[in-house]
Order: sequence, then structure tokens, then C-alpha cells
Amino acid sequence: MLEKLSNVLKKTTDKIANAIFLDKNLVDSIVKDLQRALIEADVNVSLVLELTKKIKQAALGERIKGIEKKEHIIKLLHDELISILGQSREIKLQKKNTFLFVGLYGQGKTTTISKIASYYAKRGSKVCAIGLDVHRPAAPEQLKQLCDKLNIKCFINKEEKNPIKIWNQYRDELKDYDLVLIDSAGRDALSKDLIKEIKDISKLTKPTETFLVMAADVGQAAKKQAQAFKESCNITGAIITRMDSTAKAGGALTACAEVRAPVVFLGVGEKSADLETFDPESFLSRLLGMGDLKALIEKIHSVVDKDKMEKTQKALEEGKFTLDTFSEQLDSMSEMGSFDKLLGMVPGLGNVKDKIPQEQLELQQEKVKHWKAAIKSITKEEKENPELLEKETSRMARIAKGSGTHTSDIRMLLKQYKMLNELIKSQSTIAEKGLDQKTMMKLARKFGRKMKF
Ligand SMILES: Nc1nc2c(ncn2[C@@H]2O[C@H](COP(=O)(O)OP(=O)(O)OP(=O)(O)O)[C@@H](O)[C@H]2O)c(=O)[nH]1
Ligand SMILES: [Mg+2]
Repeated sequence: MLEKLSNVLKKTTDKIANAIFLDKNLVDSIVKDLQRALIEADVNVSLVLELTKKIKQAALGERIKGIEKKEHIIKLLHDELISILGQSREIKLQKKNTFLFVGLYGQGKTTTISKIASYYAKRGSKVCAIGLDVHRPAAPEQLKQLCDKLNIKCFINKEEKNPIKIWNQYRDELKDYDLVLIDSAGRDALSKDLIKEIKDISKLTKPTETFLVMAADVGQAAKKQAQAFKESCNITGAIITRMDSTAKAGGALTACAEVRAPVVFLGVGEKSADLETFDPESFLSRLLGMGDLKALIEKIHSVVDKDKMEKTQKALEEGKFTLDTFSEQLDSMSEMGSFDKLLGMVPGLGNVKDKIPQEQLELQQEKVKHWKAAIKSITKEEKENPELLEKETSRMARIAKGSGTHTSDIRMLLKQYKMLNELIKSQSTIAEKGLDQKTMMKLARKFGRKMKF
């Protein structure tokens, strides 16, 4: 169900959580991915643009900084997605209930009735169905067969062509049931005929709920359809079917929310058990692969220790990347347990890490241990002027001896430090001047090649 969108949303939150800088390039790429994925899921373009505009403004605004900014953006993304998914509405059964199901041809009304019948019967209600689709000849029999399979009482009259008469015929018997489900006829479009028929049925049967049934694959047509039904038929909730068979469900879901026909159930297959209740919060949690907003925000904090992160960020923003900053990076790297996280944290370098084989990454972790030990033996003076080490090789020998490493380790350490330093400086320039994606990629490739593991 909406797998692609789900993957992009997960990736987006990861990117935000892992980034050191939320620079223009990163924000642009996040926004672009989001836009593409939401539009592919058939979410209305203007909703998508509104959502991404807000994210961009918040991300590039100067008002909030550092880790708070990331929290702010994640929260904003979460809240905006919830708002386009609409209000949550739980259906509570009363003593006596009548549900009327309306919708265009083939949207899944009859199938959904059997699912709802089974859902409430399992929860102890006495449920029956009545077939008032008098237009499609096979309709009454279809409803009856579905109900028979579930041992649900079904009232039909295949000869009668007036739905009002069918209702009146069974009126007294229906009183024995807690929940009466009414199947109505569909049309190709919401015609005057159909509206009149639904209104007549509605006046007679006084439904406690009127559900619009709409298939997820209607895509962009969803809004017009939902709006037309909402305006003419007193819709109290919507049921989106065929959620299992399309990637475009975003259209139907958000359209119902937009016209204030809150989605209450989802059809996720052809069988009677393929029904889910819908709640925007838990639906979004599933898409994001996270329990709730709190879990999402914790994800940001779990990536790096807050104080260290802020210190590093400040150092980087000022273009100061000392051996101490490097050592701190190495610390958080070992805490995170993998070297590729560090690469992922450097904007633009995320794609390089995919090119490095796992064994080499593990080897790298060994090296990192040596480097950390070595940095401890480096004096303050040397940290501030690393070139001293290159000038006087005796210093290198001293450090190697003191930390139980080799001078080759120290050389490698210096080389990596210098390279990252250079990379970060160019990143800061890019952040300021806003170089385009192409140049970024070129840079990433350049450094990716240079990094010899
Ligand atoms: N995959 C999938 N198929 C569904 C779902 N709900 C309904 N269908 C299928 O959609 C088709 C139409 O379903 P119906 O229940 O007959 O639709 P309807 O709205 O009653 O159609 P009319 O009575 O002709 O207006 C059937 O083949 C169903 O099996 C669903 O959630 N998932
Ligand atoms: Mg039907």
C-alpha cells in the first residue's frame, strides 16, 4: 500500500536526521523527492506544492538552528501530512444503526457491505443487508451470495424494480437487527437520477451513516467525485477500496479529507476480512515506518549526541575543522557502529558510501580505533598546527610509539583529516553560494575517488 511513497518518506526523514547542514542543496533534493513521490501517489498538485513550500521555508529560515530545526521540520512534515490525510473519525454504533452505501459503478459498494457485515458481526452485532440496487440485474444475487458465505441475513427481491417497495416489504423484519446495511445502485456519473434515487432512499430509511464508497485507483478524479456526493447526499464518511491494488491511493485519500468526508475504512483486498479502520495518525505512522511523532523526533537525537552535534556543526559552520573535531566525529562514529554513517552525514557524500564494500568498511573501523588512540597522543600545539607533524617526522614517531600504532597510521590519519577538512570547506562555500546539484555531484565524485579505503 503506497509503498513507493512510504519509501521516500522514510528516506526523507533519514536524510533530515542524518544531515549536519540543512543546506540549500540538501533541502532542494528533499523537497524534489517529496514532490515527485506525492504527485506519483496522485496527491493533488496544489496540496503538494503548499506542503513542500512550508518545508522549504522552515528549512532555509534562519530563525531556528541546529537540532531544533530538524525537529521542527520533521514535526512540520508530520503535521502537514496528517492535515492532508484529514480528520480522524471513529464510527460508534448506536442501539439501532442503518448504514447506506453510495458510489459510482464498480467502486466496491457491494463487496464493502459484506466486509462491514463481517466486521460488526464478529464484534457481536446482529447484522443484516438489504439489496436496493434495482438497476443491475445481477446485483441482488451478488449481495446475497456474499452474505450467504458469511452467514449474514440478506433481504432481496429480484422481481421488484422499485427500491422503496423493497424496503417497505422487509420493514418489520429489519427491526430485529442492530445494524442494517443498504446496498444501492451505482451510475457512470453522479446524475440527477442517481441523486434523486439516493435522496428518496435516504428519506425513507433514515440512515445513521451514509458512506461514500470510492476506489483508490480513481486518482485525480477523486476530488470531483467526492465533492459532488458530499454536496448532494449528506455523506458522513468515506470508504476507500482497492487500496491494495494501486500506488495512486493518495488522490482518493486526500480528496475525501479535502471535501470533509472523513475516511473511516479502507478496503485492502477482495476477501471479507480485507477491511481496515482508518485513522490518519496510525496510517501515517505506517507510511513513515515509525510509531509516532515522538519516535520520529527521537530518531534525530539517536543519530548523534546533541551537544557534540551542535559543537561539530558550529565548528563546521565557521569553517574550523580541527583534529579535535575530527576525533569527536570518530567518537560518534564508533558509537553509531559504522563508518558509512559518517559519510552519510556529509551532504553530497551519501551516495559515495554505497560504492564501498562492507569488508572495507569493517577494516576502516579498525583503522578508526588506531586513529582515535593516536589523536590522544597529539599535543594541543600539534592539533592546532597539524603541519608541524609533517615537518618534523620525529613527532610522528613519538605519537606512534605513545599510542601503539605505526607512523603509517598517523600519515593516513592526517591525510584523511586534511581531505575531510578540504571537503567541508568546499561544502561551506557551496552552502553560502548555493552551487548547483551538478557541481555537488562532481565534488562528491572527486572526494569519493580520493578516499582510499
Ligand atoms: N483488490 C480489491 N478489489 C476490490 C476491493 N473492493 C472491491 N473490489 C473489487 O471491485 C469490483 C467491484 O466491486 P463491487 O462491490 O461489485 O462494486 P459496486 O460498487 O457494488 O459495483 P456496482 O454494483 O456495479 O455499482 C469487484 O471485482 C470486487 O471484487 C478491494 O478492496 N480490493
Ligand atoms: Mg454493487
